[in-house]
Amino acid sequence: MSTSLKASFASKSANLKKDVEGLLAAHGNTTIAEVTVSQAYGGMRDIKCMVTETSSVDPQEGIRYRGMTIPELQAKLPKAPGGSQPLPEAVFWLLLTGDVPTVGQAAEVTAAWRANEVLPDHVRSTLDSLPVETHPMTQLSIGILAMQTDSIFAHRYREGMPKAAHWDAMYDDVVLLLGRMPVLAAYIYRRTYKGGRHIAPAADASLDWSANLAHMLGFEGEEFRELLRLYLSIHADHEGGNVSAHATHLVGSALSDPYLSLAAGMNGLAGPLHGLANQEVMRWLVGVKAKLGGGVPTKQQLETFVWNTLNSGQVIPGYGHGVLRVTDPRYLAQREFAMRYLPDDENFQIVKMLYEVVPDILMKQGKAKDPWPNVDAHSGVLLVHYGLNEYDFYTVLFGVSRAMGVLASLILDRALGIPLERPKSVTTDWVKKKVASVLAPS
Ligand code: NMX
Ligand code: MLT
Repeated sequence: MSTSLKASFASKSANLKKDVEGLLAAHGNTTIAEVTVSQAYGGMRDIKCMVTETSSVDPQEGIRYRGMTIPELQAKLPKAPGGSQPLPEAVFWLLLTGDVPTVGQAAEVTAAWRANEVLPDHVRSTLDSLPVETHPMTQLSIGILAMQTDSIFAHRYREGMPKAAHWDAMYDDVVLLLGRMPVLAAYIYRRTYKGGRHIAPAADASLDWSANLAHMLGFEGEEFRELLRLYLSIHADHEGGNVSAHATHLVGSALSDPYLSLAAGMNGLAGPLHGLANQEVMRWLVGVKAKLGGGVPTKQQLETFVWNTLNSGQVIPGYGHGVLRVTDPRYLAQREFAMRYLPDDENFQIVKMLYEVVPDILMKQGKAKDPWPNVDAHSGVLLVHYGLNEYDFYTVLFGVSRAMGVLASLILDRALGIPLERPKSVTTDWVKKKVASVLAPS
């Protein structure tokens, strides 16, 4: 499974490893962050205590993959013929190496992934043994774990693989896993919602990863393909501290193979404060329409509905963020797509109206630190427009994309030889004593 991506990664990561070793030798004891009591109890928000190379999120600007904003990705990464959205395959290359790949290099990733698009029989039968009403994210996690029987990393570790070879085995596993993620997602979709009438991967082996996923889900047409290319590109990574990335990294630090690690990340993504919010947004929006008699509600009706949701102790899904303090640029990229392809769509009208209504209300309520929409506030309406109405499935698509980012980081973790993650926890009693000693030093 030797590709030019693997060779490029080998030399880049070797240089980075040297760099990091030098940094640690010269400045290992330099303090880069401190921790307050609020942070220790408050979800460790903003504590700079982990390193992730693939991307970073600025509160005022949003995501950059290896320094590139979403508009820059759209301008500079290879696209499908005639398309205007980046290919996720190119995103993966960029995340892993920091380089913008050529069209040929992106095609090489497509070929490597598409060579692995077969689900083993036991994975299918494991999924088929679950009740069809099992949540698609539960099925995704089980499907990933069922594939662990094929882990090259686990196999080679048992055989006594040396530490220097960890990244190599991890890389090979990731190629296999990313090749299978769309097939797994499509299998879950078709068994859950389409009576198990599965669709084989496209005969054209050069068809890109997203277009092939669209095909296996049962959707043809260039617009939907472009939507998936955008969707799978922008959901891939959001630095290292988000729940899915952090969980994957944490579990991987025990030298768990990528199947075990990714399943952990996907279980985190399945939470309503994280990736499941994309399903919750659509469920909430459908609820608004049903309660208000269908069609596009008035602004005043929407305001009342938003207040009712807040007053009943629920969050407004799709709004707020742990890091961002502006409208998520991933939201804006999807809004731009909607303006271009579905400007008159009824649900898009409501999403636009919510953008005018919700931030003011959240600011008036005064609790949320970020009143602006995040990525999940927009994705559902785009999918519904093309007929993908089954909103419980949406987080699976998020997961297919997120797998690229978290697995790229996992390969990097092993290449850098990052050790077991094991922060120190303390008790409330310890915190009280610490505070007392700070206030009244002896
Ligand atoms: N609606 C109502 N209340 C909110 C919202 C919201 N959208 N966002 C934050 N708050 C509340 C939050 O529940 C907390 O209340 P309390 O003090 O009663 O516990 C208070 O505001 C302070 O929270 P923050 O510090 O602003 O937010 P935090 O960093 O803890 O959480 C989220 C970030 C994203 C979990 C939170 O904004 C939220 O629950 N949003 C809705 C769910 C959502 O859209 N999640 C998707 C995030 C993106 N993703 O894909 O992962
Ligand atoms: C993500 O994409 O992971 C979410 O926006 C959540 C986060 O960054 O914390």
